Amino acid sequence: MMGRSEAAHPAPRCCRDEACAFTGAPGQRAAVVTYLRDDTYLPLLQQLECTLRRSNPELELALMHVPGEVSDAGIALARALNLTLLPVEPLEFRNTYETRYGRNWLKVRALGLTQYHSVLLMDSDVAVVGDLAPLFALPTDFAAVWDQSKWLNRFRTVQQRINGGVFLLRPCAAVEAHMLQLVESHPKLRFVHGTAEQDFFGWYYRYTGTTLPMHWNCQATQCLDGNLTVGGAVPRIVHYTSQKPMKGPQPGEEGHQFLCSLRELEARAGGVAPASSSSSRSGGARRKLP
Ligand SMILES: [Mn+2]
Repeated sequence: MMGRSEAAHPAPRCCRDEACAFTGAPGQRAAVVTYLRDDTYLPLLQQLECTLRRSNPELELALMHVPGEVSDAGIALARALNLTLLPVEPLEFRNTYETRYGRNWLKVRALGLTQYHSVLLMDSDVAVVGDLAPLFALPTDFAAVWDQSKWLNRFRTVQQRINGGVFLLRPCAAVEAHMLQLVESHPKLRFVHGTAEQDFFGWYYRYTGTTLPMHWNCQATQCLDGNLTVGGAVPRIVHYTSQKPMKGPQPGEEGHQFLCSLRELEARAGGVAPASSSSSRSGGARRKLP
């Protein structure tokens, strides 16, 4: 996949290289940001919250959402879990490959969260297993991990694309505006027959972004060999792309040893009905979605 060339599409930047690193200086704020477009992934959001608090107890967790899309019960749960609520304007483009991808364009809104110096944008279908501080300190304005579902498939056919589940971003209003202008005016950049915003971010940062070792976004089915990655590294972030742990940890399932028990989730929700009790209708656990 080709990337954005600076000659054809010059991009604004709010920082470059070392100047992008989060140092914890006064006034610098960093957060893990996730997003929901409906209630389907609420049980997974609970897993993200529980595993993140366990591994990174000091880190802020925020939820990007479009007012009206997540139920009142879902918002109440997020509040009970002490998530920062970040209401944003909707953004979507129809996707023919997978309808749900059309709504993942909301990720572009994360560039507009300029109250933060740094955002680690994550899907809700991840568990945070290790310390995230080294990621925030990287000398880059963008970082992501190669997608493993293609190049670790059984044919080992190399398709170097990043995975959209974990993005390190430095919010920058000019970059958000630039991205919006590009996808409005260049329909091909909506990757409607591909993986939508995942391909767009890959295109945008192809020649300038940082690619990370896969233990920062370890896709459970392809990446794990027991408690380690197939490369022998300790995973920091496990991403449940093929099998969604909607019903909590299941013995023998890849990567489920990193999840919180349903008992832990119920205790954390503190009287607010845990989302897992209503999740069975979704049937999401069997669907194959990145
Ligand atoms: Mn995902």
